[in-house]
Amino acid sequence: MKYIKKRILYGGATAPSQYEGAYNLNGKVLDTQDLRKYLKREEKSTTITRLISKDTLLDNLSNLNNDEFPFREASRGIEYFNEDMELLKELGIEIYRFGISWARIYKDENSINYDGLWYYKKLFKFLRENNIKSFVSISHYAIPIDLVLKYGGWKNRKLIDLYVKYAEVIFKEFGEYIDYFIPINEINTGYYSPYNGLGLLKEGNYNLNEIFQGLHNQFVASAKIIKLSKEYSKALAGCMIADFCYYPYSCNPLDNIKTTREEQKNQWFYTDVLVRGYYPNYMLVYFEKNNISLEVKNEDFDLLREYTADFVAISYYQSCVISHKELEKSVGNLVVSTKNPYLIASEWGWEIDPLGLRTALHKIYDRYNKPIIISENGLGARDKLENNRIRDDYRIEYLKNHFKELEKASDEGVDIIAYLMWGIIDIVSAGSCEMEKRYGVIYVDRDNHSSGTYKRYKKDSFYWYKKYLEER
Ligand code: BGP
Repeated sequence: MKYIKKRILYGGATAPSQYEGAYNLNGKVLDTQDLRKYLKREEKSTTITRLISKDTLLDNLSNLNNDEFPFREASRGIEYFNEDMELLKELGIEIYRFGISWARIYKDENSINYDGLWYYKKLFKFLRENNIKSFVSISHYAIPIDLVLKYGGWKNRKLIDLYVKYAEVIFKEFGEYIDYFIPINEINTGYYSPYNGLGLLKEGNYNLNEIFQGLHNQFVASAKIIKLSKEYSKALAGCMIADFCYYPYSCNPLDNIKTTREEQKNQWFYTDVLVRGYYPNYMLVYFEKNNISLEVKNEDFDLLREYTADFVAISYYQSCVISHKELEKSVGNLVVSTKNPYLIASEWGWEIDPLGLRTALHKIYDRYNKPIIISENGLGARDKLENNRIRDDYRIEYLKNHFKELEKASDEGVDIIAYLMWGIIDIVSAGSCEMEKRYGVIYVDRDNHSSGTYKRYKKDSFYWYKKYLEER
């Protein structure tokens, strides 16, 4: 009896709204990300650009041309397709995660924009020809804006059928080219960032019923898409959460019970439903306590039970600390938690914890015994282009330490399919709408105001990652 460690695929990830640009090319309609404005960040948290009210949205719609909307140009990924794909090929990645833009494939709720498919056709062909596995996010935050204005976004069950109709086009057109997919990016974003995750508009305080109705609709849509995918593809279906890797602040039992409960509601709830196939009791109790009643159909629960995820995907940026006392806070991806005195943070306050990644991997694998894909991990930093060079040894250090820990988790028995470095090429930040929070091993010369040459430059980390991939 012997454990055989699997060879982990290494690659990189982007998201359509943060990378592609060409926001109105070939009939693409406006989506929720196109309408997020760049705002100079005064404080560390990103709520000012993530949680949008109806007034702000309508104001942005009426100021389409004279305000700054960084996702429209993004990194001009569509324009630079040939150069970027050659760079990824030179880098030597084995798997590439990208999203498909719903608003590019969708003209209105009754008609498909087939002109929007050509870019993805080119991309799938390139990946197949170069033996790079594809990992597709069917949706990565961006929702066609008319579905927000007409139906209120995912809180309306109508979105389930519209989303499945869109996904069916993807699987009919590209099913044979898809190796791995997730129906929804970071599905727990819907709770933390209801505009990005669910297309909900902020009317005063968020309505918990609408949030959990939106999440239920996304659960059902996920199950329906997994069912549908089997007709057209051999792809493995996943579910994805932002993993917060919670630590109790101390061995005080009050810190521990609070950590256990926070972890249930903020993390395990989503993967419990999508991997185990049913709602856990702790959430049914939470719904009762908070007067949350969902519009459901009996078929929903049959679908959830039958069409569960084959693998669990996580974004991992930082661990989080929970204390029963009010202590100094720290901000991270989507969440604010208690500052960890043992860790240092990035300029954006995200605490850097490679060991946390190994802990998170063990906890997920212990809970579900399903293979895992690290679908996002990386360091957002203010890189400087000087004499055509970007010296990002801090990013090399970050990657080296995280690779060491994920390989250790694999040595210790965790079944890891792949690692996707987030923002393999510089893209616009989804939280704060900034370009200057850079993640890539490839630099894109544009600033927060969409101006620049958009030229690409290989950072020092490009050469390091390339060597790492060659020598494995
Ligand atoms: C995740 C998103 C990614 C990416 C990442 C980094 O939540 O799935 O799209 O944005 O966070 O966050 P940010 O871009 O805010 O630095």
